[in-house]
Amino acid sequence: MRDGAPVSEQPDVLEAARGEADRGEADRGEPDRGEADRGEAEPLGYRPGVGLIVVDMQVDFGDPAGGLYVDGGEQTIDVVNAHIDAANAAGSPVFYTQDWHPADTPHFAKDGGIWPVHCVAGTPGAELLPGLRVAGPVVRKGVDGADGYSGFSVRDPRTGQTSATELGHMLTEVGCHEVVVVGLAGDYCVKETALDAVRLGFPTVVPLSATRFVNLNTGDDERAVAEMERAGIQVRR
Ligand code: VGL
Ligand code: ZN
Repeated sequence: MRDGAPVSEQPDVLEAARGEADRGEADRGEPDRGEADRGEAEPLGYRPGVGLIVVDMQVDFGDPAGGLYVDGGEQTIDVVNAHIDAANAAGSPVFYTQDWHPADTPHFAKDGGIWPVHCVAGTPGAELLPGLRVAGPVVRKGVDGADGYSGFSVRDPRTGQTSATELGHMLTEVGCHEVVVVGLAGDYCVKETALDAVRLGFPTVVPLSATRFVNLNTGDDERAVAEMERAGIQVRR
């Protein structure tokens, strides 16, 4: 594995996000809120040990005509592309997730769930957004009606059994020990992917300029941010 040195000894993405060096991992639970107004394309300290996870940048979420349009989703394309470019330039691997549902699934309101039909496998709405630069493998989730929002794990809707996707292995196989999570949506798949990432031991950064929130209920965005910060995720405002 490359980049085996402890995170605290490296000029890494977390330190870049905090804007200060050598605070060490123990402080990650205490967000520094005084970091607003950084440029969108400011380098995040990408390097080979930092993986970029681009979550569900799909037509149904990011096109105003999409099946589950996330307000402002299209505004994230340029920002996410800037992350992809910075990652590419620095040798950081880039991974993509893609929501990929069957036509009938308990995920959808019509079948007992909560969501309008979206990202049905093979339909135009499930495609990655035009304009998004694709520079890495795509991990599909929801395949065969599996439940859950994280790019790392899926849940069998009948048995409740959770199983891992290939994403965790893919990251460690290429030597990633930290991740940046961007994309859609901040209160669902980005949040759950980031939460799983920290559970799996990856120091994790979520830059808010590179996501948007569904906000099914008012305040879901703030609650999602608080939950991520409580879990030790560096939410970059
Ligand atoms: C998502 C709701 C339903 C997401 C996916 O990508 O955040 N949200 N399916
Ligand atoms: Zn979905």
